[in-house]
Amino acid sequence: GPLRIIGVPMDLGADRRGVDMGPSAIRYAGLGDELTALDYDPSDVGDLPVTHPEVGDPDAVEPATGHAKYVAEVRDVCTRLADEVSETLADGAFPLVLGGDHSIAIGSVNGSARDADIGVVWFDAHADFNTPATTPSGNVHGMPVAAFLGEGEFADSDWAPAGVDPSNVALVGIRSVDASERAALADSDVTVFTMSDIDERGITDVTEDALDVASDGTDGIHVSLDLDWLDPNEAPGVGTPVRGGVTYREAHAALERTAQRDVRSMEVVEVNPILDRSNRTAELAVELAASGLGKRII
Ligand code: DIR
Ligand code: MN
Ligand code: MN
Ligand code: MN
Repeated sequence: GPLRIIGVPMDLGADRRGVDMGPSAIRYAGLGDELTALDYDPSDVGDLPVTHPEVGDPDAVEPATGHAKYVAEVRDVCTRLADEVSETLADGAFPLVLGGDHSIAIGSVNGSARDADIGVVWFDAHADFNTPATTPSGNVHGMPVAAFLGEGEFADSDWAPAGVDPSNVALVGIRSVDASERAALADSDVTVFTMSDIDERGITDVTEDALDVASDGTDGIHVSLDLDWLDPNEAPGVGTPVRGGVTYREAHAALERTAQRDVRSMEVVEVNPILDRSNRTAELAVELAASGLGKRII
């Protein structure tokens, strides 16, 4: 079917320059051909314009309390991205969003949820559940889950909350959680599957549970794939690597399971070709997107 590739060269939500080149690196790794081979009919809308950090204002803060660097620009981009994703779905096409740092998920999720009840499966090393008041870094890429759920200061914002039920959100492969995030997660209805859960139960069982959480009573699933979910040996081209991630084969197994469900939208984020080795993280992003979109070995 029709699929629309939407590039978002966002690097305002993270500390590391270079993640803005993620969409180019993923395209260069052969995304279009891979999707065509899968019998999708891909079209590419190019990249949404994103202000350069040298031009934007790191200290413009909205919501009014706490600290969230470049939040005014992040809000602009996410608002436009939400429109693009929603329009893509209205046109009967599948939105595949290429990041860029993970702050763009606030836009993807809002777009996907505009005309449907959705669940979210979040493959990541990090919980991304900080708010402007709790963030240790000020980086919005550590906040998108809290943002689209309207946690903390995001509750009063007119752009972040997506109306997603936290009981339909599952985080998978988590191994780096700030103390404030741990407390807020414990108070929320978000389901967290850590790397320890994967150690004990295996990737397929854990993924099936996460997909059940996101499917329960919803019209479809948004899949958010942060490449730092994988072990840094496999995915070195990311800004905030954390040891002990999923293996190459576990990642494929999880995305293959995901493809069996009602996936409504997908994003692959945090690919940073400057930090990479021979574009292997972007190549991995292409492979995993293909598995998540139905590619099978046989
Ligand atoms: C950290 C790192 N929890 C923060 N988060 C990252 O800055 O809030 N998320 N790297 O992807
Ligand atoms: Mn249109
Ligand atoms: Mn993330
Ligand atoms: Mn991460």
